[in-house]
Amino acid sequence: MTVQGKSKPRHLTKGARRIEILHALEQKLLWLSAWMIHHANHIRPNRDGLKVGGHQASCASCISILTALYFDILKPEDRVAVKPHAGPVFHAINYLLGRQSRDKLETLRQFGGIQPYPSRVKDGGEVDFSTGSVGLGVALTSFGSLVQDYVQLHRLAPEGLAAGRHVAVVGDAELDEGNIYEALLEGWKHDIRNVWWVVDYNRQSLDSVVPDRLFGRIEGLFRDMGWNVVTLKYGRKLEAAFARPDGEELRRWIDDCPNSLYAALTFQGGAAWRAALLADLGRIAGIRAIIDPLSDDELSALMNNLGGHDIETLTEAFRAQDAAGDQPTCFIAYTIKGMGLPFAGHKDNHAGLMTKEQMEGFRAVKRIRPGHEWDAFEGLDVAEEELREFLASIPFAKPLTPEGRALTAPTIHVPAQFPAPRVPAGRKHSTQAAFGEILAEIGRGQGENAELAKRIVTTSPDVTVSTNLGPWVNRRGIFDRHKKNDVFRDAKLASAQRWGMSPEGQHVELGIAEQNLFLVLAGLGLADRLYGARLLPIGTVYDPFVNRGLDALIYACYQDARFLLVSTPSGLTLAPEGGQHQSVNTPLIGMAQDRLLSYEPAHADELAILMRHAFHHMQQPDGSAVWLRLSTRGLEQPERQLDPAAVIAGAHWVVPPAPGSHFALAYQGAIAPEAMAAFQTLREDIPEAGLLAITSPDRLHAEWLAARRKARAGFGAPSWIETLLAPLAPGAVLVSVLDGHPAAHAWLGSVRGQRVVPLGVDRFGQAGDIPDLYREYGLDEAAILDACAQALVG
Ligand SMILES: Cc1ncc(C[n+]2csc(CCOP(=O)(O)OP(=O)(O)O)c2C)c(N)n1
Ligand SMILES: [Mg+2]
Repeated sequence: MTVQGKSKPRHLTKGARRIEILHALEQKLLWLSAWMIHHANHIRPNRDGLKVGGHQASCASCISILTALYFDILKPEDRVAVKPHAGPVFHAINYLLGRQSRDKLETLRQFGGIQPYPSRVKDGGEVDFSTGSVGLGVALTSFGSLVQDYVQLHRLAPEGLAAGRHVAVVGDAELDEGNIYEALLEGWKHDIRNVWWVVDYNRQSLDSVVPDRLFGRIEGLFRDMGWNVVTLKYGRKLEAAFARPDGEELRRWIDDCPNSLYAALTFQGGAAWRAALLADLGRIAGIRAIIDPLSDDELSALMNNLGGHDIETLTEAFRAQDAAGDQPTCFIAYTIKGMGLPFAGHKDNHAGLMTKEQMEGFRAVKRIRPGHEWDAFEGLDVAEEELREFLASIPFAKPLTPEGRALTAPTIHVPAQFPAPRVPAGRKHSTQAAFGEILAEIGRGQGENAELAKRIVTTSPDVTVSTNLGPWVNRRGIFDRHKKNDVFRDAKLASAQRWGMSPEGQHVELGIAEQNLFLVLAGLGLADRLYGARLLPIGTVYDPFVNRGLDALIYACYQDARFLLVSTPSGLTLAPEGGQHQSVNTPLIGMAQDRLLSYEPAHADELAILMRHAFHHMQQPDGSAVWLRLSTRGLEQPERQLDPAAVIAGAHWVVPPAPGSHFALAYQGAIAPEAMAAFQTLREDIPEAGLLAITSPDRLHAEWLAARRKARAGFGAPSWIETLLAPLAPGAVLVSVLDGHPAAHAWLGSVRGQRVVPLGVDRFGQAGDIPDLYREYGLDEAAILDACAQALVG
C-alpha cells in the first residue's frame, strides 16, 4: 500500500469529517487486530496443538486511544511504548500507514513473524520501545525523555532532529508494578518533561476486575510527583445525557457503581442496563426520559460511551495538552476491556478469544467479505481514496528518516590500549579501584581520549562513590537540566566529592532503585537508535543487587541496548561488609543472559583490556552490552605481557601446562592469590601442572557452544577453551575456583572429557574476614589443595 497520496484538501482533516474518518480507522483497527489473532489461532495450521493465544479484549480496549494518538496527535519524532497486549493494534496501524506488510500480519506469534508483544529487535525499526514485562516499557518512556534531554543539552543530537514526546499507552494493572513508582520518584528528581502516560483504564487486569478505590490514590500520587492528571471518564453521549434534566443522577449512579458490576452489566448488555437503572433510578422522571426512548442496543452504546472510547474526547484532550506545554501528564482514559466484542466487560476476557461463530457474526457487523479480511479499507463508510489521503496527511505519516524510525550514529574512536594503573611494587590494587582510575584517566579527556570522554555517561543508584566513580564525576560533573551548585564546596567544607550539577554534567545520579538503573542504561544504550547520538553508558551497582534490577536488565538486553555494567563489590570477598551483600548467582546470570558479555578479571591489566574491549564491542553492529564483575580486594599486580585476545576470549594460561600434563588449576577473579599459593605448593609435586586464569566463563562457554554448533554443521574450528585445554592429558584433572556458584565452571569437564572439580560458593554467606570466610566456604589454599588431592587420587 502506498501513502503517497495527492495533496490533501485541508477541509477533510477538520471537524466532523475528520471524526468520521477516525471512526472508520478505529473500526478497521478493531477488525484487523481481532482478525490477526483469530487467524493465528483458528486459520493458520497448528502443528503442536498448543494454544497460540493473543488478547483481543486488550486490543479492543485501547483502539480509540491508539487511533487518536497515531492518526491525530503524534509527530514523527515522538517515541511510544504500546502496552504489550495491544501489539496487534500497533502492527495494524503500521499496516495502514504502509509501514507493515500484509504478509507479516499473517505471521503473528509465528517463528520469524510478529512477536506477541512489540519488540524492537524482532519486529523492526517501527517499534520504539519493546514491551512485555508490564511496567518496564512505561517507565522507560520517562528515562527516554531524560536521555533525550541529555543528548540535546550536550548538543549531540543530529541537526534538525526535534525533541519528541515520550508516550506510554499503559494497561491500568501495570500501575501495580512497583517499578512505576520508582520511576515516578526518579523522574520527579530529574524534572522530566515531554512524557505522557495514557492509562487504558478498563479496571481489569488478567485475573479479574480491579478494586474500586485504588485509582483515587494513584491519581494523587501522580499529582504529588508533579504530573498533570487528565481524567477522561465520560464520552460525548454520556456528557450530553448528564446535561439533561436529572442527568446528574445518572452520573452519580455511574460514579457510585462498583467496577465489577459495571463490567458485568457491560457484558450483559442493554436489557441488563435497563433493569439495573430502572431498579435504582426508575422513579426519576428525567432518567426515564433519557433511557425509555432508547433501544437496548442504544442504551448499551450510551452506557459504554466512556472517555477512552470517544475519539472526540480523546483528540480534544490530547490537543489541549499538546498546546499546554511539556509538563508530564497522565491521562486516565476510562475504557471497557473488549469494547465492541462479544466478551466486552467479562472479567475472564483477558486471554479470551472469539469463537469461529462469534467471529463470523463480527465479520457480518463489520461488512467484511470472505477473502477480503486483510484489505485495509474493506467494509468502511469512508471511501478508500479519502482514507488514503487522510493517512498521508497526518503528522505521523511524515517519515522520521527515509529509513524509518531507527536512527544511526557513527562510532566513536576507542584508543587501541587503555594503560593499566601503575602500582608500585609490593602495593596491592583491586579491580574496583583500577576501574575508577582508568575511568578518571579517560575523564581527563586528553589526546586520543578526548572524544571518548565526551561520549561516556555514567550512572549509579546511590553507589557512585562506593563503586569508585567519584574521580570521574569530579572531572566530568553531574548532569541536571538545571545548574545547581555544590553547597559544601561553596561553603568551603572539605569533601573529596564535587557534587555540582549542570546540563553539561556526564553522570546521572539515581536514587537506590536498581530497576531504574537498568532502565536508564536501556535508554542511554539506545541513544544512537532513538536520538541519533552515540553514548557510551556505564552503570555501577553492587553485584548482589543486579538481582534487584534483573528484570529490567534482561529488558535492556532484550532491546539490544549497549552499555557497560560494572558490578562491585562481588561475592564473599567483600568479607566484613558481606552477609546479605554477598552475591552467589551473578556469574551464572552473566552466562545465561543473551546480548551481554560478562567478565570477571582478577588483575588490573586484564581489566584495562576488558574496559577497552567493552567500549569497542558496545559500538559494533553485532556487539552487545558488557558486564564486569569486580572486587574491592587488593591483589598484588603481576608484571607480565598479556595477549588481549585471550583475556577477551575468556581465559589465559598464567603458567602453561607441560604437554600431556595430568593436572591444572583454574581461578576466576579475586580468589587468585589462594589459587596461586596452592599452585606453588602443588608444583613441587606436579611440575608439569598448569595455572589458568579465567576471565569469563560466559565467553568460554558461549564460544564453545557456538563451535559445537558449527562443527555439527561441518565447518567447525576448535573453540578457545578446547585450544586451551588441548595440552592436558585426556584424563587430566582440572580443579577450578571462583567466588561465586561453582556451576559456572562445572561444564568445563565436558569440553574434552577431563575431570573437573569446581570449587565455589553454594550457600548463603555471612560476614567475616577473608581467612575465615574462605576457610568456611572452602576457597582457601588448604581447601584448594584438599580438592586437588582428592581429585588426583581419583
Ligand atoms: C511483569 C509481568 N507480570 C505478569 C505479566 C502477565 N500479565 C500479562 S497482562 C497482565 C494483566 C494486564 O492488565 P492490564 O495492564 O490492565 O492490561 P489490559 O487490561 O489492558 O489487558 C498480566 C498480569 C506480565 N506480562 N508481566
Ligand atoms: Mg486493564
